[in-house]
Amino acid sequence: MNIEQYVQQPVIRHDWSLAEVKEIFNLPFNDLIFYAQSVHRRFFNPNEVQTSTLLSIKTGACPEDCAYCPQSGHYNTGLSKEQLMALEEVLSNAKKAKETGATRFCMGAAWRSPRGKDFPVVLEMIKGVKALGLETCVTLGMLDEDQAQQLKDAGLDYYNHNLDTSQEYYDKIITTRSYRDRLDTLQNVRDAGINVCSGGIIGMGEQASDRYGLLMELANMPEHPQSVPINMLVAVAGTPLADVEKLDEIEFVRMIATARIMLPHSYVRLSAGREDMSDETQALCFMAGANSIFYGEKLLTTANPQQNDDVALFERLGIRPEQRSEVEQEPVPSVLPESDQIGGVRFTNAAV
Ligand code: SAM
Ligand code: DTB
Ligand code: SF4
Repeated sequence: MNIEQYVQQPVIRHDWSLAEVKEIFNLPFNDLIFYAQSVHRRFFNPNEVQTSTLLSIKTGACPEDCAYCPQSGHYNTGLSKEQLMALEEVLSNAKKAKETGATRFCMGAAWRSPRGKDFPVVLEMIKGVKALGLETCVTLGMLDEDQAQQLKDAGLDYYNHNLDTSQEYYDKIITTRSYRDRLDTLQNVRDAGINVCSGGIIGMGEQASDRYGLLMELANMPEHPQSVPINMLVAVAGTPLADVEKLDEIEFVRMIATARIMLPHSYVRLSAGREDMSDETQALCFMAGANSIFYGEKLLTTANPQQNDDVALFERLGIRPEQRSEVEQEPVPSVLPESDQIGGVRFTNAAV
């Protein structure tokens, strides 16, 4: 492919080959970041980052076997099994998240799929959080068509369900549900008209080709996910991946940049793993086109940077938390004046 042509006129493609992904991923670093930032500026304000706050509404003792996950009942990670959190407690957490500036509230449950009397309570949580003026996201495991429709009817904006890794590496990590199951759930979410949030984890001992494969699968879905979380493994004691070798952070930045280029309209989230990342690596991720983070001191069960630290980082970088609702307003392409363009793409610090 001619990357320069693509960058000047990025189109939504669903036919990426592994060889093309590899070629982009391994460009000289400065070229890769330049192309990623150029694509980013066509569709997004480069100085705004969307902020989501996570809450684990049902923690631990999950029946699934996912090698990275501290919540799997198959491993002893010291987490105690909890029941579904009460509606009032969820809403009080959501209010706090709104006060601290988050625009989306993401609720996660350690389930294979939602069942029984808990599901109607989750529907009430969605309605309550939405009534506070926050965007809503849930991640509850596998969904059938009917469950997806009920979530849509409750007003859900996003459903998070990650592909996690490549088709090839998947069986080494997850044994209790298939890649096909995941694609089917995502299809049900899409068919119900809910925005898709889907990405994966790197640093799980996978090959570079698995990182390319994950990006290829994400981009070749029938529609690009509106939100793409890229997680760096949080290695938790007691899980099979506790001692896996740490991934080079430059490789993580390359992953973000390649996602930005291949998924030009999607929000790319610099997700788990920020707690162990320097401000400088995070800054490189934003340069590479990451425009969303989890904001708040906890992810689901592990630590995330303190809010003060994130506010300070945003200030150092001149980044503002995105205020508008992306659900109501699609990103506006920033068509740039000829005079400001270098080789067809603008690379100045001007905000859109
Ligand atoms: N149980 C539901 C499911 O798996 O679909 C929802 C919750 S699950 C914790 C959501 C996602 O969190 C996983 O798909 C995985 O990508 C991510 N995740 C879990 N543990 C992680 C870890 N230790 N490091 C990075 N990401 C992790
Ligand atoms: C996603 O891609 N990352 C978030 C969210 N979606 C649900 C979860 C990260 C979990 C990290 C480990 C933990 O805190 O338990
Ligand atoms: Fe359960 Fe989700 Fe963790 Fe897998 S990733 S063990 S399904 S909570």
